[in-house]
Amino acid sequence: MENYSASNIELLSGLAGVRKRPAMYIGSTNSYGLHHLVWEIVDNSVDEALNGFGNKITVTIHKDNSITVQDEGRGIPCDIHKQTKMPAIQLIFSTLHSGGKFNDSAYKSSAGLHGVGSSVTNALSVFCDITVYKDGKIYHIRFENGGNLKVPLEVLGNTTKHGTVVTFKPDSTIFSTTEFNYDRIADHLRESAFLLKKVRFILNDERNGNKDEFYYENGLKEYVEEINQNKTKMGDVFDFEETVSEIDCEIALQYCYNDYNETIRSYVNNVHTKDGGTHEVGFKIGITKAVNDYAENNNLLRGKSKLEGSDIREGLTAVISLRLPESILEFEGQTKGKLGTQQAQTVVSNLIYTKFSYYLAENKEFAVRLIKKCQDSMNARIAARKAKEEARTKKKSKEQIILSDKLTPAQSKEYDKNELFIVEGDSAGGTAKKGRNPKYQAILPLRGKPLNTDSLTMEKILQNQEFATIINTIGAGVGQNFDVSESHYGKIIIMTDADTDGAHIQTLLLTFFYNNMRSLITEGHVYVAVPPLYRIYKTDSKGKTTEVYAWNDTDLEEGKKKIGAGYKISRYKGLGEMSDKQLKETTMDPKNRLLVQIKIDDPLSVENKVAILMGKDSDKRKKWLEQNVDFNEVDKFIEEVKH
Ligand code: TSJ
Repeated sequence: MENYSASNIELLSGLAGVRKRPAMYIGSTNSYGLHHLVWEIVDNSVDEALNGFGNKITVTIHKDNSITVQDEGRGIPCDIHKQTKMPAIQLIFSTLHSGGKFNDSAYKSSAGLHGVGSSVTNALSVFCDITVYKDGKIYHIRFENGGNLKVPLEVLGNTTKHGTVVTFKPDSTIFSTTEFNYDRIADHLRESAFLLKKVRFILNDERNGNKDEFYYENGLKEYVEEINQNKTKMGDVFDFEETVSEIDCEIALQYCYNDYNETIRSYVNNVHTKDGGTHEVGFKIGITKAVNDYAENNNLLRGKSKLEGSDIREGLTAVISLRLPESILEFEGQTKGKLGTQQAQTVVSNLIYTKFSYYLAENKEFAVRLIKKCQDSMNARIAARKAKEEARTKKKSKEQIILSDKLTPAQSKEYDKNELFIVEGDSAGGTAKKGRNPKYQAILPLRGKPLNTDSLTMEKILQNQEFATIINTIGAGVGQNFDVSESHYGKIIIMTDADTDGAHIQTLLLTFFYNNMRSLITEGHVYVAVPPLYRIYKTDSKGKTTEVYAWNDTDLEEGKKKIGAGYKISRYKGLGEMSDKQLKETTMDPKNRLLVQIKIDDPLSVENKVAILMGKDSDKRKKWLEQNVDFNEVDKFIEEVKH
């Protein structure tokens, strides 16, 4: 017993460290970090299924924003750990152990089954309750208040079932929000279901009765089909799965017309590798060589130069999923989002080269169409380069005249430090012009609503003054000729009023960037500025005013306390209500401002939303709105706006 309590204290000090510096373990304490707790727990069930145990995973969001994850695997080990004389399950939830300590199988797992995830989640929860069905028994253990053992491991009865049920409730003193987002969890589970074919994922939301089920018989093939569902396809999805030197490689791809973008999504052990790595490099090398070799061997290039990789990837959607043993798993980069394992490059490039070459040989008609499409891309690329060089030699082109008209440029030529504010309305534009830092900040005001560009041809887009100006201002081309490395701005910041018109303008601009300057978003250059909602202030008897700004209700309460008795509150309805000094201080100056970076977390969900909400098919949109918008809430909102 003495031993037991000594090590118990040691364990808890580890969890106290997590509570002290939560961001070190989960990235942040905002909504992102909150959901990270769910992924940490779900990943364990995913790994168990990946190893062949259990084919159903259920996630339930409860009314009190606690959450339950349930699987039908072998159940977390509950036997006594020899050194510590504690049940293994208790150790798993209370130590920041390295993964693999509690299981000796060298299986392939995502974060490593029982990495630190479960104890970190426990440390950041007000309770964490675990029931395990295993070896004919129902086990139960419970922790409270950041991982303190509340109910030691007990046997509740007998069972024939097997599996694990974990319920936890994130601690609201740690997180800035503890409200789970249904769509975000649904997206994550759907993504897991694509990667783990033939496993059923179920999501229930007891707060409003929402439900979803994700099950894919054909995994990645269906993933690609769904991403491309609204596009003009060229041929079917090509896919394969093969294991070489202990590396499982699964790839699905399909080409589309009328889309300049390449969508390559890669995973290693079920974790999205957002910065790519050796597997993506291998894929690109392999497919480039397969297409070029085919073209050359069949005399399709007719003496012209070889196709470049980018020509071959235009309009390509590909999903790559690798599973590697722990022993050769290497991640690189600051956020560990990049695969470093060298063998992966060779394996993937050889596999895609061999398999795709064979596919081309077997599907001659498709192959000829593909090469023709790649050559069109190549010709467009060469023509664009030529046009750019010519434009450079001419003195004052038409574009520059358009530019000088509206844009207030930045003085600096350090493009990566420069910021372009695209501002709603001439009046706010004027304020922003006065409030900017002229060295690095440029202002481009918009008049009225921009066009919805989603279904327009490039010709039509270029005829539109507003977008022609945006394209010329950014200076990096557009559509298939867009080259993010030539952008004149490190940050493109959309600044609108915080109302429905402002939100509409944001979606119209983001639709344009998504379709025609995709890498601006994927490389993290697009932001939305968030102006404050309130100003809290007081003027004392000497006429001196003190003030603070609030972006949400928590800020507002803090602000009231800070200003003290006699405070006044004004609610900002638009940018136009602010002076240039206020706009600078609250929304433009990097010292105080709040920017939201636009990212693509789930490519399928973004593709669907752009297609449905911005596309031509109004019946589809109507259906979606009926299913996804609570019109009671909308009515309430309209009331609020009226008053
Ligand atoms: F992370 C966690 F602990 F919170 C958690 C673990 C949460 C959930 C919802 C599920 C799980 C989990 C763990 N599901 N299945 C397992 N399996 C094991 O822990 C397990 C079972 C048997 C053996 C064995 O070698 O016999 C090994 C392991 C790791």
